Amino acid sequence: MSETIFDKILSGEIPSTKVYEDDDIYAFRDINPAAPVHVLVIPKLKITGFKDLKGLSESEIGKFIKGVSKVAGELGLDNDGYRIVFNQGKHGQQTVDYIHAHIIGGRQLTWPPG
Ligand code: DGP
Repeated sequence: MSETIFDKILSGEIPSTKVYEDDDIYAFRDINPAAPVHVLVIPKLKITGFKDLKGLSESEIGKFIKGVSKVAGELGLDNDGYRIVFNQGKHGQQTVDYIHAHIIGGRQLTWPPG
C-alpha cells in the first residue's frame, strides 16, 4: 500500500488541524471545505477505501463508525444534522487512497449530490 498524504498527516509529517484523536481514529479539518464544518475522519489502521472494509475487523469498523458519530457530536452538529460521505474510487471521485469519512455540516445541504 503506497503512502498517502493522510499517512503523512497521521504521522505528523504534514501538519493538519486536529479536532479529535483517540487510540483508533484521527479527525482533522478538510483543507478545501465544502461547508462551514468539513472534517475528515480516518482509522489509524489503514485500508485504502470503503471497498476494502473487509480488511478491518468488526470491532475496528465499529470503533471507526462510532468515532465518526462522536466527532460529529463534538462538532455540535447533532441538533441540526449533517452528512457523512465516503467517496470510493474513480466514479466516487476519491482522490486519497486512505479510507476517510467526510463529516459535512453547518449549513442546509441539498440533495441529490452531483
Ligand atoms: P476524497 O475526494 O474523498 O478523496 O477527499 C479527499 C479530501 O482530502 C478532499 O476534500 C481534500 C482533502 N485534502 C487533500 N489534501 C489534504 C491535506 O493536505 N490536508 C487536509 N487537511 N486535507 C486534505
